[in-house]
Amino acid sequence: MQDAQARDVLRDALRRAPRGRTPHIVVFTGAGVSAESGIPTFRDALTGLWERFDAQQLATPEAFLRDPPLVWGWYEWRRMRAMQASPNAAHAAIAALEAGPARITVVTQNVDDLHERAGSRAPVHLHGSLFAPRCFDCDEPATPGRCMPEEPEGGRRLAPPACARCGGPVRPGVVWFGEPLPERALAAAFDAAAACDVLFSVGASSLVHPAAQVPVVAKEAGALVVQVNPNATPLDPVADLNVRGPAAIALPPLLAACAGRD
Ligand code: BV8
Ligand code: ZN
Repeated sequence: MQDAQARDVLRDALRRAPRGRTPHIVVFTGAGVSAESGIPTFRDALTGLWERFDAQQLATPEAFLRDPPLVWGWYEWRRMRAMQASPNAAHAAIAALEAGPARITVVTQNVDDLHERAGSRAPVHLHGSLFAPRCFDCDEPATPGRCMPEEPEGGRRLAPPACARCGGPVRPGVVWFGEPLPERALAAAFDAAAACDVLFSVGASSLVHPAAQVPVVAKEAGALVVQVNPNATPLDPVADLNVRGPAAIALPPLLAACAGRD
């Protein structure tokens, strides 16, 4: 489908919002939205100290308990990469939607803070954040390092700090595989998906559950579902529009059409 046609389809979907109700857009993002900011996606092979590991193996409580410095060092290296990165044109276009006429809900699987730094007011983090460490044993929040970690390019093993309250090991504030997602965040994501007129799935492989269900809930509730991804994903047969391209290039013109700015 040509871009102009896609923009027409989007405008029609927003016009169909029942009279008097503000049109509602959900933007659901995965690691691919941060790819053009230089942050490796979960599909990319790991590098340096961790190149012989699969991210899905390391992003688990078992891996942390087995070797806390290996896992904590990985997250500090990733926190450094996130702090060194800048939001890209996709993050900016998503944030700019909030100045437009529609109600916007941003739901992200990502643990970086690029949506916030681009100006999105309250993204729903389904998988937590690199900037919310807490104690592994007693859940006491630990002060998030806001200073840039000085990690070597290839990474290193780094012993996690000790909890100020109980002395237990501090862990990253992310949701690991095998751990439940934060209930309020997941409920907010499904509620927004069930109520919206249009849902964009941007840079998500649609392989990680239950997050991958969010666009499906929107589709089943009657929303127009638009997927932006250079590659095919399991969402392809569900999406109404599959826009093949990198987020920073393909997404801004589509969102401009939603804000009536094109
Ligand atoms: C749970 C935080 C239960 C950590 C992450 C049902 C079916 C199958 C499996 C399961 C299921 N239910 C549960 C499971 C198990 C598991 C799971 O989903 N496994 C899959 C992978 C087989 N899920 C869980 O374990 C979840 N927990 O279900 O708990 C429970 C309930 C009660 C009590 C106890 C337990 C927890 C899942 C959360 C894991 N944590 N992140 C960290 O970051 O280190 S997930 C991790 O993957 C990241 O958050 C990442 O965002 C996410 C998903 O990946 P994507 O975001 O999609 O990124 P990915 O790299 O995969 O793909 C990038 C995409 O971008 C690609 O499609 C690529 O084409 C595209 N792209 C590339 N460049 C660009 C681009 N797109 C646009 N522009 C570009 N330039
Ligand atoms: Zn503690």
